[in-house]
Amino acid sequence: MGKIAIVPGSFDPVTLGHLDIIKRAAVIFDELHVVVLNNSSKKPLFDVEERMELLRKVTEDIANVQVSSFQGLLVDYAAEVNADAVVRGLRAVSDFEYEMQITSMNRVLSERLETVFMMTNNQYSFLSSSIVKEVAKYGGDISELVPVQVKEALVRKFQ
Ligand code: COD
Repeated sequence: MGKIAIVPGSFDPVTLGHLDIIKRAAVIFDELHVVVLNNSSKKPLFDVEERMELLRKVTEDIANVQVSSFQGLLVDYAAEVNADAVVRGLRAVSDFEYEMQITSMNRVLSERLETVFMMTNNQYSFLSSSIVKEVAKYGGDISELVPVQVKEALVRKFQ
């Protein structure tokens, strides 16, 4: 049976760092669900529909990727789609504590769901949606950080 994985996140908006993890995970797993979830400690710039639309545009060439959103717990979404694993990206030691907390919590909520970590591509180790938004807000060049569709959406947002 094919292996199903989830790449969960806020994706506000999707960056080349996210896209790199998605592409690499799509090679390993048979079916990949990229899912926009709510992170209650973040106030999003793009609404869920906008974030999904951008994710769809930038993943349209990857045949085994599908984009969705979910209001609720990651483990409940995972059960719904019968996922074998969650894939998360790690950038630096600073990500580790937060990731360990999420993973441990998800483990308590669902014993069978495995979490797999992928190291960031060196090129994107400093990259985050927040940094991209900050630079875009003040008119800095973000061409090397996000797909072109995301750059356009950010320019429109901050016009
Ligand atoms: N290189 C590599 N990986 C990267 C990069 C980069 N440059 N940038 C980001 N990533 C990775 C992140 O490490 C993460 O794995 C993924 O990409 C998504 O990142 P974000 O920032 O868009 O998403 P988060 O961290 O805000 O996502 C948190 C969730 C929304 C998944 C979490 O809050 C959640 O599961 N919410 C639903 C409610 C729930 O189940 N809560 C209980 C668990 S805490």
